[in-house]
Amino acid sequence: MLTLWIVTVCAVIAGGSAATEKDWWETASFYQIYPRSFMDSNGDGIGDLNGIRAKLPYLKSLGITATWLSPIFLSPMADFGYDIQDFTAIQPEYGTMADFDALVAEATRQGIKMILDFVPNHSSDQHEWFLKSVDRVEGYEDFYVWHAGYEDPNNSSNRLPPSNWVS
Ligand SMILES: *[C@@H]1O[C@H](CO)[C@@H](O)[C@H](O)[C@H]1NC(C)=O
Ligand SMILES: *[C@@H]1O[C@H](CO)[C@@H](O)[C@H](O)[C@H]1NC(C)=O
Ligand SMILES: [Ca+2]
Repeated sequence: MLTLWIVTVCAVIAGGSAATEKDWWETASFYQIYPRSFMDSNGDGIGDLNGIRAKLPYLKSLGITATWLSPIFLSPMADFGYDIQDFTAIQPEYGTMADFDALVAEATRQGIKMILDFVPNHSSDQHEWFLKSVDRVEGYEDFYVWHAGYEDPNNSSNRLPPSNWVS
């Protein structure tokens, strides 16, 4: 036990001395933006990319050097954007790809880095891959983890979900 502890401490010290320069994200001041409620630019009551762009000078004045956007990708919004239908498209109520390009260009000009919340561990049930996988289209069968479900002990014609996940 003691030997293991010493080895661990040595590894940490060695790792620390190897890293001389810090990466930008180790010293950046981050501001997480939840796009839906941050700033609405067109009066439809939903925050959007142009709204975020309009607030960049304000963020800069606070000393913010990086932002992290909660998901802005195309989504049926069953889980407020964490259920992604297309990882390469912008949710229309947030704007267009051109709005996104303009946002990144302006942030870059102001010296603010931008990080997108990428959620690769699951997708919307409307994602093309999910639709193909659930239909067992060749090549997509194992894109998701499938389970036939458990037999309901109280009703043999019913199947119960294989896990207690709620979304
Ligand atoms: C998947 O990612 C989301 C978003 O980061 C996270 O909240 C959730 O706990 C993750 N789920 C699993 C099963 O790993
Ligand atoms: C089966 O029925 C029993 C008795 O009503 C109940 O306690 C149990 O939760 C039921 N099981 C399931 C999986 O619904
Ligand atoms: Ca709006």
